[in-house]
Amino acid sequence: MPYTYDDQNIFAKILRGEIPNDTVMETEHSLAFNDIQPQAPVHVLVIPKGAFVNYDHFVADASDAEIVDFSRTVQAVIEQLEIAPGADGLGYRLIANSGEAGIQEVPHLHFHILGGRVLGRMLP
Ligand code: DGP
Repeated sequence: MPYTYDDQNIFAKILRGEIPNDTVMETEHSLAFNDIQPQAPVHVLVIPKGAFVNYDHFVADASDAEIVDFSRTVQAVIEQLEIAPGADGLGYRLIANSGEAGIQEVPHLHFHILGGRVLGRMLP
């Protein structure tokens, strides 16, 4: 299905350098930065640099290199911030709000990485 990307969205402006951000990690195809309204001690957003509205759009149209880079960047942020479940970290939550039902506010694909405390239960 065709996807319409609004290049005036706030993350597109961040990627163009028009709005500052608190960068956690940058790779060839991805950018990770702290959320402006953190909901947990760790609240990082990871976005692909390409113009993708949501995960469906990304997997449908991104190159394998972009998909691999994005996946590995998410993992690298989790490792860098020491929130992976195990000996050192408590664990984390990954969220990608998508579309109207998902209450997606910014129409550029982003994964929320939340951690640093025990998070509330989301599903019954
Ligand atoms: P979502 O509802 O999944 O689309 O979440 C959008 C997130 O983006 C929300 O947690 C707040 C964050 N956000 C919005 N504007 C900015 C901004 O200008 N800078 C940063 N760092 N985060 C932003």
